Amino acid sequence: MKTIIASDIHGSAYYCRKLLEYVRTEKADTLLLLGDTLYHGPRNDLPRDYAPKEVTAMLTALKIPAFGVRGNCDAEIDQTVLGFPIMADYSLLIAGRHKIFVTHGHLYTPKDHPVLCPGDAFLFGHIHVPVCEEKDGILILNPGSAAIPKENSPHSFMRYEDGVFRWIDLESGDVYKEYRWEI
Ligand SMILES: [Mn+2]
Repeated sequence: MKTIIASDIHGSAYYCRKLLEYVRTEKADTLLLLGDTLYHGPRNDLPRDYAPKEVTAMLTALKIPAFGVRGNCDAEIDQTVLGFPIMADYSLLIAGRHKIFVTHGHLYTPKDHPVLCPGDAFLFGHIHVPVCEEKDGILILNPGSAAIPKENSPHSFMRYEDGVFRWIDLESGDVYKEYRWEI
């Protein structure tokens, strides 16, 4: 099963369109959004083609299951317009013998999260910087931001399939990082 994992679209119609083009051409099975989907937020500049209504229309027209967790810039009304679940503070995915704790990153962080076992993963967004590192046996993962990358990182997202995480540059489509799990 092919899952596209993206975070921090922040209302950018341009980067949302690019992301969904990838979802379609790669025939992804699921889209997982890690929050901060529709609004720019008070600490960010407006991203390219800022248009929350367009982003909403694109996401609701998706023909595959989408789900997400709530970011600190997401509002209650977003749930009404998007339809798919986005209001949870966290979600737990099972991948073979691994658990993946999924959250935005403002409530739970890589330093402060529920007990996980070595071999599990903590997947978050929020910081707008891609992460792939192991800490005490826990895999810390971040796809970076689709629309407003920070610290000179690329416009970025992840794809997960059969134990392989790949980080993809949204502009070029190039894979720039990869992590393989025994599942
Ligand atoms: Mn954000």
